[in-house]
Amino acid sequence: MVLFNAATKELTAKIVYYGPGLCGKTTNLQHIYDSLPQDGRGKMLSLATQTDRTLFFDFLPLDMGMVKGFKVRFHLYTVPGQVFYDASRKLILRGCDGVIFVADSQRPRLEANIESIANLATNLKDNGYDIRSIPYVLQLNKRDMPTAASLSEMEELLRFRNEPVIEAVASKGIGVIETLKACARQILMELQRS
Ligand SMILES: Nc1nc2c(ncn2[C@@H]2O[C@H](COP(=O)(O)OP(=O)(O)OP(=O)(O)O)[C@@H](O)[C@H]2O)c(=O)[nH]1
Ligand SMILES: [Mg+2]
Repeated sequence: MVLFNAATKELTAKIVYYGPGLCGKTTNLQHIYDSLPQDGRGKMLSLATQTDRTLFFDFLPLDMGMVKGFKVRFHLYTVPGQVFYDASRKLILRGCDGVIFVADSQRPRLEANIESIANLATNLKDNGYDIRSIPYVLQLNKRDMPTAASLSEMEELLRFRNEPVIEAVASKGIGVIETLKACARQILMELQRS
């Protein structure tokens, strides 16, 4: 649900990075944060364990400039990927306008990706959304790993609608901005329709 403020002509949309533990969600946000000009960028908020696993969420506010006379802002969130933080994941999805699914390309993690998409579908449904119609992007991360599955195999396993698929190496910043743009584009298109 995009938040409109007609008085101040501001529009805020929420994008959630979802995916299994250690797939690279926080790394995506960190790269975006690092690419922003130092003056004027907002603060990135991370609630992590001592071993850098996301405990509750990461949050990064992004100013996107003016679109059709509106000041557009994106709020980026990551969920904690570890299986037992499901209640947090469900809560973080509340009020989201788009989801970026970060898949881990490593072969031993393929099953974890499938489980995480199933978990996303359930949690979206419980929040009143449909995974088949919400703005959605599939990022195939960790393409640099020696055990990475092929693009076609991953698409066959994980792609369930006509969603954009972006190959990434988030730790090197490859594909990160492209992924965000693909999601932003869908949200803005949806807005124009409504
Ligand atoms: N080789 C490689 N390593 C990556 C890539 N992306 C992230 N990593 C590494 O993978 C590890 C986990 O990354 P995070 O971003 O913390 O993973 P996460 O999805 O936020 O994990 P949770 O918070 O536990 O859900 C870190 O050591 C990253 O540096 C990538 O594309 N290639
Ligand atoms: Mg994290």
